[in-house]
Amino acid sequence: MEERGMEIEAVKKLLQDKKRKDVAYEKILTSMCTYPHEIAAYAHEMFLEANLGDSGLFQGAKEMEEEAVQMIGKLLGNENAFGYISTGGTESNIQAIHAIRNRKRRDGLKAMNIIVPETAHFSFDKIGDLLSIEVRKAALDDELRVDVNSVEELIDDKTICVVGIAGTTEFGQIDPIEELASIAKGRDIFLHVDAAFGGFVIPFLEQKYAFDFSVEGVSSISIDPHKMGMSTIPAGCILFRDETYLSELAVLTPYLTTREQCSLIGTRSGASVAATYAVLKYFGREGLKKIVSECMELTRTLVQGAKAIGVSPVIEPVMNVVTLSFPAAEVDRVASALEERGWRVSITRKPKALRLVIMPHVKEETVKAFLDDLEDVR
Ligand code: 0PR
Repeated sequence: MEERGMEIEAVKKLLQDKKRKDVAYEKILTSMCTYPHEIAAYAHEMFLEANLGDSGLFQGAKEMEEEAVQMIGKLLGNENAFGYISTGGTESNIQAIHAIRNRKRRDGLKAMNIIVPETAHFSFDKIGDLLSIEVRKAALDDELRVDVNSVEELIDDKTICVVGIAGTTEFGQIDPIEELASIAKGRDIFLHVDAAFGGFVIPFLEQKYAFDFSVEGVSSISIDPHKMGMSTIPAGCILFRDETYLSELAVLTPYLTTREQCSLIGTRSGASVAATYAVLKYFGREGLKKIVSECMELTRTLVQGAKAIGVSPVIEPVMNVVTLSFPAAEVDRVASALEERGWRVSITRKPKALRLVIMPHVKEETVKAFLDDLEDVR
């Protein structure tokens, strides 16, 4: 920092220069985030200074959080679920496992483990590290869903939680949550569903999937408004079926306006909570369904177009994530040729494939232009 500050206009100019270096979302096919809806941006700005870490001071923001939690709970089959608006999928996943870890530790259990699918997001590796828990990775079936037999084989008397993913990061696949629930319930094991991406997609798909609190045995769910929920960053949500798990996270906060805190972080944004509330009120189920339908329509267009030029998807897309197969040696070449044309694409680990996420910022012209480039570079 310099001794003397700059003129405001000069700082704005600096910001504009930096902004130009950020990639605009239009050609980004790797991200699970998108432009927030304008009502989200409006609400965010309005509540910029609100700190839900001391929520007694920000009663309006607090009410919006409670209502947002209730609306999201209702979307996921339980309007009486307990939770809060987190900073995203990572915090939500941490807190789910943190809660069951605390419960079991109080019960005297040591050296615990959790079982996650091989496709689990890397936040679970952070969880293993932070909470000193062994993270066991279960194998997948041919459709890249977790193999329930593999999960069963990994369970032992130190297993405190099984994780299912509703919308895997790399393939957009949905694990067999009902089957995982029957395994977990029979053994009194906590079942966490990571629907960080899929939570705002699956309820609106034509095909119905049982993945949420309507499945008896699902204990907690992560779902991110800052992904397909059109809200601002940072906005995630962690929900528990049973309030006592939220209490496992509570820490006393003696000098604040509230008695205790359950969030991982202290000072936290009321702005993105307001944005989440505003988006849910503005869109309703109908509006969110329309967004998902449009993304799925473009997903189908993309897959059909790819097939027409001889490129097949790894799996038929379940949601708006497309993975395209190439001979292993070709994937990197195709990806870099596309990047040279300005596209931002990613590559999956196993099987290695080209990955594209069809977010709401992707338009029909974008898909057509992408397919033209794909045909050229393949
Ligand atoms: N769970 C699942 C299933 C996820 O896909 C993700 C993130 C998380 C948890 C963690 O969520 P947070 O990042 O909100 O903590 N999945 C993508 C990823 O990290 C998100 C992403 C977003 C990737 C924007 C790229 C990007 O440009 O891979």
